[in-house]
Amino acid sequence: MFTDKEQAASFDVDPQRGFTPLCPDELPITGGDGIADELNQQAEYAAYRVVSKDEHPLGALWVTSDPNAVMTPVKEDYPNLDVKWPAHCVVGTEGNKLIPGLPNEDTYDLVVRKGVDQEKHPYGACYHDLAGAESTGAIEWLREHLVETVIVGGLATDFCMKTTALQLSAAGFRVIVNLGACRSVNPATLEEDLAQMHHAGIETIQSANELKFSA
Ligand code: VGL
Repeated sequence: MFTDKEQAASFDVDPQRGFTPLCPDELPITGGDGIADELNQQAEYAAYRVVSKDEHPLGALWVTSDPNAVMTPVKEDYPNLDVKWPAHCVVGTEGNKLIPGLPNEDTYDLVVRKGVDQEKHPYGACYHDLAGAESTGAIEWLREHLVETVIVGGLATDFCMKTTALQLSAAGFRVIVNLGACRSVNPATLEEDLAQMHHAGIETIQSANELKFSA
């Protein structure tokens, strides 16, 4: 798949320890700590590198410590909450850190911080709210840098990565999802997730090996 490096950004979605077996009490995704090489490889095809991070606060209203309550609806009427999750990626904790093998956070061209509010649990990295009205600035930043193609990978395929890819596609970018750099919370929904992304015009590759510089 051909990409023009000068007009491409590589987007690492939430590649944080809290989504990996390194933090088993958070939201461990099988293989979540094994995506750094693919993310680093896809970044070679882009002039810019962006990372998003869940920056959750203590005491967020969506947190449950009951394993049976995970993914059940948040009862109260909060427009920016849907279902409950175990606490993860809390600012200042191990789970908030990037997975081993990625560059230092400070060396990314842009760090998008999301999920900061106790009453909001967004999935996509482009908006702070679920409705997609309150921009994080990621889309504006990419446009400002004349980016046309965004190569996306990260955690998790079925939640934050997919939502981010769909938001970028809806904003008019060409989006290439590198599945080799993604892992799912629930791998059983992969076919459905792929169909949703393909329907939106998102291209997918199995590995960064499939990327080629356009002449
Ligand atoms: C995520 C579930 C809950 C993700 C975040 O990063 O995909 N999934 N919070």
